[in-house]
Amino acid sequence: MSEAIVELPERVPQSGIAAAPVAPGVERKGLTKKEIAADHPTWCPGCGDFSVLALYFKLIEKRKIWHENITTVAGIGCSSRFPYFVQAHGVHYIHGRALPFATGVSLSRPDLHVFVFGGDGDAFSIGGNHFNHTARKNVKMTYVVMDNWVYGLTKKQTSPTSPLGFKSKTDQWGAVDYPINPMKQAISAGATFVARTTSTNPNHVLAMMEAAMDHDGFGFIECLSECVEFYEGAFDAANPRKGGVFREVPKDHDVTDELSAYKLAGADFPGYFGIFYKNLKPTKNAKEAEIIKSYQGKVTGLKDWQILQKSFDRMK
Ligand SMILES: Cc1ncc(C[n+]2csc(CCOP(=O)(O)OP(=O)(O)O)c2C)c(N)n1
Ligand code: SF4
Ligand SMILES: [Mg+2]
Repeated sequence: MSEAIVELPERVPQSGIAAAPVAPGVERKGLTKKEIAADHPTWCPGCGDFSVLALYFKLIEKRKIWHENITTVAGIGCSSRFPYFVQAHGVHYIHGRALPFATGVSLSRPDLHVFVFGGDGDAFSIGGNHFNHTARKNVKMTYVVMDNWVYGLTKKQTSPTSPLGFKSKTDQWGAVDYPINPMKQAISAGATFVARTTSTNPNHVLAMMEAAMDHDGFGFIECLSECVEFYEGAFDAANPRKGGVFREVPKDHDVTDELSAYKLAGADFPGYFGIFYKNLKPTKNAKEAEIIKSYQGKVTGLKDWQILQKSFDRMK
């Protein structure tokens, strides 16, 4: 093989991301929360984001994911501070641009599991187009949107998920624009795994994250996560401890049926929680790996300059 050819790491089965044992015959222990937790989270006391972070640690611990197997990417926002608090490789990137960055990581390092966290503004305002395109390309990653129906970091502006009438610094008389429905948007954009959960139900959040991680494709989770500072009580109707209802996706729902997933997504708030849609189709990762493999076959044995020469010859 020519020196110019970079060997792509093999994709590791997602249900069992594995690293080499510490020594032959010695099983490597999963990380503990202490080993994976970084700085003390700077969120306001009571913020729903704490719960999502704690469950991410639990997932890493439970599934024995080691530092070198995981990447945590985020944009900008309170929720997007996430990678700071995780003691592993991660990126706190540009507002709305977490997904393109994560796409690069996912395509170039198929041995990693890429997790992306962010807010409703990051995902659906400035990052709205990236969301649609990453979903349609079916790039292998898990994207958790911590939806608090408001811009938290910048202190209470209307977000694309704020309900009609919501009073904020940008809508002093109440929001007049119709909110988007993240679940409908994800399904129609082509996401191959679409789930909904709420930070007040920890077991459910963990189950959704696990299922998304095991999915070979673009997995999207809308996780309701209350901003106690600027939208207190937003999700009480979904919280049985506050007199609300936590209604799971009906057991007979066919997750491969796009139309019925879309119908579930249309239910009035608090709606349903669980996996709405799941479908397996080739990922961009798999397709690109195929192209690279076939090109590598054509240039095997050539020196760097000969590969370059071939490109120049084609331009003549
Ligand atoms: C390019 C750019 N535009 C605007 C901002 C200002 N800004 C930072 S975070 C944010 C919105 C945050 O809301 P959301 O994504 O919902 O996250 P939350 O803080 O609610 O978790 C905005 C508008 C920015 N940092 N960069
Ligand atoms: S402002 Fe809201 S979203 Fe941000 S940390 Fe505080 S409670 Fe959480
Ligand atoms: Mg928000």
